[in-house]
Amino acid sequence: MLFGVQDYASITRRRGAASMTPTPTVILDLDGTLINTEQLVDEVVGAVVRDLTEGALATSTIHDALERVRGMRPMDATRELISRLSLDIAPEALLAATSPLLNARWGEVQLMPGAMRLLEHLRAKGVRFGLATSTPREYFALKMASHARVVEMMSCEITGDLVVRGKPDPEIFELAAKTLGADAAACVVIEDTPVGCEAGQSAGMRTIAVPSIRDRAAFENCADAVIHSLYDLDLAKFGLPAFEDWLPLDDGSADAVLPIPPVVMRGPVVKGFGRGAKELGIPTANLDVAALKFQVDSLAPGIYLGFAKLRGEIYQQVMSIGWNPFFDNAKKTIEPWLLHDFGDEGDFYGEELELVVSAYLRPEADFTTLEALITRIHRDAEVAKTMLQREELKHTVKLLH
Ligand code: ADP
Ligand code: RBF
Ligand code: MG
Repeated sequence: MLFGVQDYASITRRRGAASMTPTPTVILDLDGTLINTEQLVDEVVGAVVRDLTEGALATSTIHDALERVRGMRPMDATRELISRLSLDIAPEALLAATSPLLNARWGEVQLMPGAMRLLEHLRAKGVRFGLATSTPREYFALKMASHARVVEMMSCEITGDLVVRGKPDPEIFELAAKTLGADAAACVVIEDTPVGCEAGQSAGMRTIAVPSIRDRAAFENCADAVIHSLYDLDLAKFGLPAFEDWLPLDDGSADAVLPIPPVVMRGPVVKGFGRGAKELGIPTANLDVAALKFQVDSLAPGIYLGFAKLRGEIYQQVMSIGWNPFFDNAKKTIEPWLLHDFGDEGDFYGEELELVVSAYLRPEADFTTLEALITRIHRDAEVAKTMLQREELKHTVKLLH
């Protein structure tokens, strides 16, 4: 068949354009990125190490070492942990002590906040994606027993046993790319650990870090973006189709909120740090995090909006869940500000408070001044008041009992 000059030119141009910017392929890490295993690993392995060392090591020393080995295969991580803490035990013996305890508890593990939203979005947009996990095949089925849908959606699952060298070696990402039929340069890796980001980068891929460790500086040289949670992924920046579920404010500002599967929590109002009203002029009626672990784990640390029920009345609320970086808290908190002036009736410690968390607003930020923090929280309240009237969020009030 003969082409006219014009036809030929337009075909090559179209082909050329397509091959210059193919839709990237996404390679995902599992633990700490898609499923919330890291707290459990720290708890279980930390307890074994504490027993072993008979309390000679500070909890924070053990915790720091556990964060450093995160992302490695179990045997590699165990070896590295022994070396870092100078433990007097063979790696095989330590692994034999920890792995049955963990295997008995993988069923407790929830998906990370925003994980299902991300996978459903990529699938709907026809983006190819697969897993590259340090988890060996023998634990993989146990970990994923209650998350079969996640496994079904993957175009490949490369487990740690399929490679000679685990992360930070690039081998596992190279194998994933080969299996997915993608060039390294067209792959985007999503990872929660420096070890994993290093592996992705050494494979010649772009990397997005969603840190599960506190030391964000550890990602400086190995990640193209460091975000706070999967809610904050800016896919367009990596040539991927952008999310379409953010609701813009339509007031000329760039502000938007992200509706999430609503989360209901209730309990008695507890004492916080006593500084909300005093230092900020913003009282927050704290709930007990320990009693609400399941709900809190299903939400990324950040600022949210929703409704509250107190003394039979409904109020709008804007809340922070997390660590409050400005105050560098060691303990997670749930702090809703009820958008109402209670005047003389404004002491409800010990009273039952029910919340529905309806949308995500932004990550927690560290501010240079208290004034900047206060200004931002007042803006959060304005955004909440506006957006909670919208049909997309208004209906969530019905979830309150
Ligand atoms: P704490 O650190 O103990 O939480 P705060 O200074 O944050 O102390 O004050 C919180 C308390 O203020 C709540 O527990 C509640 O009793 C009271 N309060 C009064 N008005 C409000 C409001 N609009 N929203 C939340 N809490 C309020
Ligand atoms: N604390 C921070 O350190 N960074 C924040 O970005 C932040 N945002 C908040 C937003 C809202 C809507 C509320 C109610 C609180 C926020 N806080 C934040 C927490 C605030 O510092 C908290 O109320 C104090 O820790 C008082 O206990
Ligand atoms: Mg408070």
